[in-house]
Amino acid sequence: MKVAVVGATGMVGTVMIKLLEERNFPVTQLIPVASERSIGRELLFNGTLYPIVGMEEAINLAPNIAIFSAGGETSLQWAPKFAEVGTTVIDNSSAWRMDPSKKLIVPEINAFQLTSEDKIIANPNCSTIQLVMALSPLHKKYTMKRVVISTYQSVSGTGVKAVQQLENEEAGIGGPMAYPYQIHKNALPHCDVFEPNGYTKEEMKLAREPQKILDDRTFSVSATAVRIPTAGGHSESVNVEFRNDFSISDVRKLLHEQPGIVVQDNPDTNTYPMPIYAHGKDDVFVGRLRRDETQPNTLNMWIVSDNLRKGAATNAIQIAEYLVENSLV
Ligand code: A2P
Ligand code: 11C
Repeated sequence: MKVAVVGATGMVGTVMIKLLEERNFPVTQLIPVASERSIGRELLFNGTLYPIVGMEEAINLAPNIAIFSAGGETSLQWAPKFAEVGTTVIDNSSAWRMDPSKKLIVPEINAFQLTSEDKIIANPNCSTIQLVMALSPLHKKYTMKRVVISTYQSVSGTGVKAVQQLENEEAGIGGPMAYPYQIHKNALPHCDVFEPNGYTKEEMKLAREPQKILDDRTFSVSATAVRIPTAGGHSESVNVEFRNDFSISDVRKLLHEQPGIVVQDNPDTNTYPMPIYAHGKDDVFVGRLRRDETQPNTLNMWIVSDNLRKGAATNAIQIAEYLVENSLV
């Protein structure tokens, strides 16, 4: 497979390249793509140095697969041009996710929808992926009515500039600001831009994307997204009201049996998911399972995952693996 990684020098792109190597993805030629300022630099992959190229050159090479993580504007402009030369694009930006003609895929949940006709495939938002991974098996059994979620999101979700801002602030030195305020020793109820309804775009992604992935509009999600000074992963406090009753032991069993989920839930041993533990791992960690004692059929839980891995790069590479395994590229 000729594989282009668009945004190869970025936070997510770097992890994508590492994962292609780690998971032995059948790459015959890697085509790293970045902006003008990076062209000519070289990236080491499987012992070979590959030069970073620009978009036009990458399109001329007609890769089999192009995995994009270079921002929504770049995807809107360039993904269709790759599709025109027969490349299958897996796009990690928010550009195509809610487009009814594009599929929004979490492989463990809905990869079966994919066909060889899908030339631009959307990767969901990081905080959505870990949420639906945990909700999916529970929804199948108990049918969700309403989800209330608050997130505690890592600075790595914003990109290189934000990680640098936190590191500078920790070291007590100045530098460019990715956020309107200091993030060190702070919490910002502000992820992505504000929309006219007063919610942030990140909160609206959490409200809309799960319905599309689970192919069900009969439940709703209400979200508050908060940026905190961690670098290892996103955490989520989730309250789910089901239409049917459940038992905690059944919930634990369903989550335990779900591929890609690890249950860490034992108050006796202070066992619960944390970003410091999830960092660098591909799984979604779920714990603090408990009944909401204030209303019927309602569960509280805590979900943590490495936003650059399952929240972005791992999910995208899993889509690519599915395409290859099923001869769809
Ligand atoms: P570059 O490093 O050359 O600027 P992050 O979101 O972590 O900051 O990374 C964004 C990624 O997207 C980087 O690899 C960046 O390349 C790349 N990028 C940004 N704009 C473009 C563009 N117009 N064409 C190609 N790559 C782009
Ligand atoms: C964050 N979820 O942590 C974002 C990062 O829509 O893919 C990814 C933005 C997106 O802020």
